[in-house]
Amino acid sequence: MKKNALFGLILLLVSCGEAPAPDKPNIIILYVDDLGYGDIGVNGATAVQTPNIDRLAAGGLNFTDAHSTAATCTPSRYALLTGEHGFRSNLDIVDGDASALIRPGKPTLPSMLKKAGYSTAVIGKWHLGLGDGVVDWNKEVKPGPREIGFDYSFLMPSTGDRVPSVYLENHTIIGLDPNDPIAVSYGEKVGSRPTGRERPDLLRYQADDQHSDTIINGVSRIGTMAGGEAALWLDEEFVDIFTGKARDFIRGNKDDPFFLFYSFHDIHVPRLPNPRFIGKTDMGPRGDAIAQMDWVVGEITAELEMLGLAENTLILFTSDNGPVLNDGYSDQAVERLGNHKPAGIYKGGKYSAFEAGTRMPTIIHWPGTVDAGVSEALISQVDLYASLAAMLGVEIADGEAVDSLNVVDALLGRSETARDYIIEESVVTLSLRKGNWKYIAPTSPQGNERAQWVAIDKAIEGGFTAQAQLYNLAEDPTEQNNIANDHPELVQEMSQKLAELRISGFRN
Ligand code: NG6
Ligand code: CA
Repeated sequence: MKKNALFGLILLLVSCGEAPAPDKPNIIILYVDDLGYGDIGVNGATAVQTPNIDRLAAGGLNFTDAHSTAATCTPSRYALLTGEHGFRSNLDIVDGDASALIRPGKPTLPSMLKKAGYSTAVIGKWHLGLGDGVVDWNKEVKPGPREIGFDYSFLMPSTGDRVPSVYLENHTIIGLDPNDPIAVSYGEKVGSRPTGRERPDLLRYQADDQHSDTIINGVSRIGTMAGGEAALWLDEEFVDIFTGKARDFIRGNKDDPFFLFYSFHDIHVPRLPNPRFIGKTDMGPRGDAIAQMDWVVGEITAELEMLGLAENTLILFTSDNGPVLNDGYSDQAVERLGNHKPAGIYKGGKYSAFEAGTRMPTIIHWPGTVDAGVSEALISQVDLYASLAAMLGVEIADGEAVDSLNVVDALLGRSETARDYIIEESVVTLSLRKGNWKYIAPTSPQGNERAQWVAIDKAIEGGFTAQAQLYNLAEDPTEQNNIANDHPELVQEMSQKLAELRISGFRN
């Protein structure tokens, strides 16, 4: 053997012996929709079994104070993907025909990861708008994920309860017959399909007025849709179709570093799990949808293991906003809840300013690199961008991901502390956390166009108070005692800090 070859071999052996952390792990975000803190076994659920998620937690780091940026989907997803709070762009839950919210040219988590050499994909729910102006679903639909850093996309364009009820792969609706073009309207009814208002007898679930437009697969949706009969989805097939696409992407990229944003439809409404999950719990469709979602987690982790990628893959399991029971359809979620506590001990839920709105089940799993355990670090999903950039040595420019802080040490379990402050956004107000202090900014329904939400979910009642609210979560984690009057200086300080951060961004 030549001398330098021998030297090379020795170097190789030495480096193998040290088992260095892989410097470019695959990254998978398992982003569940509307899953509450207490909806998984490891956080206390017993009425539904989540063995696959519990296994991730047993081998990974389970966070107890990790937050989505908002208590609804669109702003949370926007912040996760841009490192910037949704309220900076006045984001709200968008209709299914909204234009692309993340404009081409805007730096994003996937475009940052592409700089580090990653192949990137988004599979599942999008709900961040597509196209420009009036979308023609029969042509190429763009801009969308492909124009902002994703190499591949396979989407539910908006939400399960909104039209169009079809799959979009890259720029194209799957299975569309050109002789049966799609039209979508969130105003005047289009097409001859009956709506829920016209034919309530055809419905599998009774729906509120908002969810009473075009009936597809026996469920009335938000918005009307004509045409596209051959392309319509069957809700019961989401689980296998999206999981299959994830498997294909992982297999096809097993030799490169890849980033997969796996964005679940579950456990959002309408909840129509595949028949093989029906009856897995006594809680009806909501519980069964959790069991279905857990199965997907098991399929994806099994795929990684089969390909020998488990040790080289960082998985973040989390949710976009807190839990909700009846979100427009009568699907027995309230009636059959029993003792299950979707938000654990926390108050509120989806839409709400209270903790359950944004405190998310959150697990990081990266065997060999992240030690198993529990972390109480205060973290926000908006930080993923800067933290992964730091880990991968990608520089972030001024004005890029302005709210994202590098908390990689906390994410990987090397530090128990992360942020001093986070902002939590409800549908009607903003809150500031400073350690265990929580300040909820006062707001009034008068002149607030979002006042309609109060009628929708009483969990957000606390959002509208003329008085500032202050809670000490160390002593009062369930936000029972508003102690703002006892701490006027702290209220003043936190209200001022929130006002500053609203304008400046966290990194400036
Ligand atoms: C609301 C819908 C709700 C759900 C939510 C979006 C009504 C009355 N409610 O507008 O059912 O679709 O939007 O959920 O229309 S999220 O998880 O995507 O934010
Ligand atoms: Ca959601």
